[in-house]
Amino acid sequence: MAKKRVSKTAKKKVHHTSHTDDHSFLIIAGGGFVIISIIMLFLYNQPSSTEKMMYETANTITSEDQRVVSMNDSMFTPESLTVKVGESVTWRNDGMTDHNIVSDDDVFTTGVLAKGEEGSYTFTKEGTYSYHCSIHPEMTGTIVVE
Ligand SMILES: [Cu+2]
Repeated sequence: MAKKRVSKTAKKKVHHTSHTDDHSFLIIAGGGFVIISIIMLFLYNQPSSTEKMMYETANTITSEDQRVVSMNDSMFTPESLTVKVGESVTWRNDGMTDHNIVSDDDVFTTGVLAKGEEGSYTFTKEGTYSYHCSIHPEMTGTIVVE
């Protein structure tokens, strides 16, 4: 009699556990679906037209013979530019106030550039050149020459 009761309880327990597992599987599967949906939404929304345009603009700049860094009134764009030995970089003042380029190790400078003016420097040695605007020291950039 006692033996029968134990076996009945055990059977019930097994059934209960298996039912819980099925339920957990549904929750996991449902959660996975939600996560995949979020990822899909993220991927579809990711390259907004503005970001795509910025990417294409950056690509256009680096594929030109003359590399151009735009100076606005707070930063250089691109902040870091990679060129090859023998190539020249042009800094164009797209801001409203005067800016200049001074390399941190005094290798090159453009002198003061007013709004709309450009200055260039041709890199003949490989290396990483940090530079700044001496009028606005918070404006910094880097040219990597390979
Ligand atoms: Cu400046």
